[in-house]
Amino acid sequence: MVPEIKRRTIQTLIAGFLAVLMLSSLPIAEALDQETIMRRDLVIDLGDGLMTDAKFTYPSVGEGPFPGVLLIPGGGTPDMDEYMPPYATETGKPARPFLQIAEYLSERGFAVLRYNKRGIGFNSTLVDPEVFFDTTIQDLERDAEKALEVLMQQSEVEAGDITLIGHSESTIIAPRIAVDNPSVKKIVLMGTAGRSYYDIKYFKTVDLRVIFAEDVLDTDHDGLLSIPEVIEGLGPGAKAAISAQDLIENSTGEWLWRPHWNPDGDDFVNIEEEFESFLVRLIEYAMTAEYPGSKLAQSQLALESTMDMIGNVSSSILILQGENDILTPFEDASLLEQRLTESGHPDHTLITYTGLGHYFYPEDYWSITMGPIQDYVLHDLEAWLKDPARRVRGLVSQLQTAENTIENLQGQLGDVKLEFEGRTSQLESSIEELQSESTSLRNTIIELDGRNMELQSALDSSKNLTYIALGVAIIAVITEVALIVQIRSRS
Ligand SMILES: [Ca+2]
Ligand SMILES: [Ca+2]
Repeated sequence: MVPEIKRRTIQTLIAGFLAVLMLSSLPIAEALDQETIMRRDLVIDLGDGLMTDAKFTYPSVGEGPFPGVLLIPGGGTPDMDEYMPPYATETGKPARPFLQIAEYLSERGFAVLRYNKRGIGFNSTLVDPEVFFDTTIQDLERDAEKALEVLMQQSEVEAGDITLIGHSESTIIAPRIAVDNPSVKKIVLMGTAGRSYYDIKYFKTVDLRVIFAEDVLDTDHDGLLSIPEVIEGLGPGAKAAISAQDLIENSTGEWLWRPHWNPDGDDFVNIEEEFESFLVRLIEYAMTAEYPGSKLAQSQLALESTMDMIGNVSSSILILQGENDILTPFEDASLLEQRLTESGHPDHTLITYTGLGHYFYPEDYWSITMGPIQDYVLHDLEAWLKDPARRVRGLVSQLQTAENTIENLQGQLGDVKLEFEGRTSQLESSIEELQSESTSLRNTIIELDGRNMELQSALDSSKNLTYIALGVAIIAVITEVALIVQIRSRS
């Protein structure tokens, strides 16, 4: 039994504690409101008079510099947030996976830049169709490089420690930029394209749909699709492979094949002879320049596959891959990882997620479901970026850069020394030449002096002779005068 006095004391203490808690709840709420990251709006000059919006986020606390991260938006019309409208997501709310990544990393020590694709405005709006449909993969690569420059110019960014994050189509771009930029220490490929553009398109357009027809639709496995099989097999999730409206139509009150799938007009679509052969014709047409919006496709067709160039990337590589992704299939991530292992790439990691799709949101294999990126994916990303192994690699790379700089300076010093030696030897021979010229001049002067003296003495002797002759002449004149005077005095 608790004594009465003691119980009252406890009650008073509890009441006091609650009062303190209530009073202190105001400052707590204010503290929670405090921004954990700083934001800066930027405009990126993409050249040719084209500007695009960007946002830079970094930790609120600390002056930095912080490791820099550039988010390169994927294919289609995503804006800098990779905004997905509410009607497209499973949650019924808008999703912004790139905004999630930017803020998650900025809260945890990174300075992150994200930007709108050319021709795209906020909320993934197509604001300049002319620019958008005139774009090549090379344009997108140059845009990402411009954004990289802007990121590295921010004073809060450690310019020697940059990570590029590409999603979907931009997984083609990130490795290519890494090859040309030694500041890029890490690249992250989320939902990656590894094979050539044609191979991936063929896989998605033909192979995947044939597998879907055989494994999902053709329930009696006779190689033929019947209309009941198609109706039964088409749940809402089947749209990624082939939609109900693609195969059958119901304009007359009964389901009929769309004619292009069933050219022989019988009751069945033969998977190999009708279904697959139509898909092959479709892919061949999609690869031609006549196909609408084909400029980007044509530029990608001409590109070597990422698998074939990934061996040139020295940056650390993280591949994040949803196993149920059918837009950039798991096969690509797996093949890329195998190529990296084969080529002896020193630091590459593949993390795969069971039950996640192209947007790192839960989805079934035959569906495309959009929604926010899962927290554990963000956590894996942060953990990989901060892994001491990356830090060590970064330091080794800095050391290597310093060594290269020293080597370079030594080379320059050697060049200067060689030039100095060359000039010294030139000067020495010039001095020798001058000395010899001086000696020869001195000799000439001595010779001239000698001649001068000779001339002087010749002049002197000639003067003397003149005086003697003059004396003789004077004496002769005097004698003559004396004679004349004698003769006159005689006469
Ligand atoms: Ca069948
Ligand atoms: Ca048929």
